[in-house]
Amino acid sequence: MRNVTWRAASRVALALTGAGALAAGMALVLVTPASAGTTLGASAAEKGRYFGTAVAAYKLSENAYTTILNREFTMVTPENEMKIDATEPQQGRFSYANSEQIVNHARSHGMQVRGHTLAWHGQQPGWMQAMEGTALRNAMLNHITQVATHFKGQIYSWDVVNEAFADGNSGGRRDSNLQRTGNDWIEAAFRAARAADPGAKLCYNDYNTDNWTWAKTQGVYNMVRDFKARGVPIDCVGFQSHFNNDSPYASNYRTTLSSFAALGVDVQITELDIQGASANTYRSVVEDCLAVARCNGITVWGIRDNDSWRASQTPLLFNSNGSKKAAYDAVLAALNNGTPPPTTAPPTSVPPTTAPPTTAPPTTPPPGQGGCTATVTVNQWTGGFVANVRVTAGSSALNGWTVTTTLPSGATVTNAWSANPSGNTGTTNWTNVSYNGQVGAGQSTEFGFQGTGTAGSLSPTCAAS
Ligand code: 9MR
Repeated sequence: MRNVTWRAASRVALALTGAGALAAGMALVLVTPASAGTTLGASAAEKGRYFGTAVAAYKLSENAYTTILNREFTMVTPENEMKIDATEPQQGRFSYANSEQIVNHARSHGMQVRGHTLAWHGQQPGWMQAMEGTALRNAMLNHITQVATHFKGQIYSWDVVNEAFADGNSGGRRDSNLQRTGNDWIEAAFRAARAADPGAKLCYNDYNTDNWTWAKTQGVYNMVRDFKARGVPIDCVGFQSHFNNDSPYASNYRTTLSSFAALGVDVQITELDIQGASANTYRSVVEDCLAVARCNGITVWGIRDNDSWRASQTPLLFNSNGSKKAAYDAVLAALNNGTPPPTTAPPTSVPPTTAPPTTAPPTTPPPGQGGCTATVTVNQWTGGFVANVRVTAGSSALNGWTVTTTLPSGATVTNAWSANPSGNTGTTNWTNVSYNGQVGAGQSTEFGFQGTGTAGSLSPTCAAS
């Protein structure tokens, strides 16, 4: 019914072309969506979103390919050219010819670029595959710094870390040489990427995280929630959305997107393809993205079926001969019928020309004035314990904090994370580390420590500093 109304309205809008029609057309815009676009990119843009595709550098010389690319898409992801084996084939020797070809093509045609990917267990060059431990951690951080710096200012969002979670029911991390460098490898990667290119959105990207009920989805969700609580610089989550018989689209996909968005990150559909290219399923995916304000856009993993890594499943929007499939029409219609972008119609009145107020803006209370509280959860076993401490800001933001705990005699701290201790026995002052001192009013951050002996209640107290 809604669609019928909109189509009727756009016919009215078309009839109102010519002199004198502008005012009436503007009035219509207020109650109906903008006029229907005729390409994926234009229609997505009308809804405040991008529509992208994976691109292979070697196909940019093919006219049939670039004709569709340039006409339809507003975002590109290099399909393989920014992966670690491509950009650092020998340690310390960087290679950017193919990735730059894609970036330059995109930018010269007004498209943006998703960078894919800075840290991944897959497609590592041989030298990296052979590495472990501190040497690998440092090589990973150097790789991120070098590549993100090289493309600084040219990347809309980076898949900083790709596919770090295990399939199946564990909900935990995938074993890999990167994971074996320490569980904090992902946050270390994000910090390095932020330092190198502060303007790019930093995403965690994975597959089989589309279904809200799957353990892997929940594992990633918990990581992102933890990252947000601790101030790890993450901006977005990429949902690859490779839908097939083993990993089908589920109607709770919208719940997945909105639940992650509610954590305070953007969500992006990063590698969409659907076995058999059901028009209905493609339509649902688009509708789900448009229903979530923080869904920035959709990228399909290739243009024509013969461009797909799963060509035999014919999962894309264009036939191999370049013609549009039914799924294309469904996607375009869903984009055109979707809810308008969060920013509504342009203002109809002239903006006020009065001088800006001369009074000072209201001052927020100085940081720390509202104090803080600390609570602790102890997991005790015979001879040892792990304590997790939650620091919560009071009515004003914290610039730093100190938590004091008291251990009974005989107990000793052996290991700590996300805070610096003054000692390892008795009364201990824990101060924030560089990335978790700033906590918004009413917000929380966490640190923890491990020890031998019996922890007791620890009696934590918190002071703003
Ligand atoms: O589409 C990519 C294909 O050309 C490569 O051979 C393959 C090798 O790993 O990677 C494909 O892209 C993957 C992407 O980088 C990460 N998510 C899964 C994609 C499909 O495997």
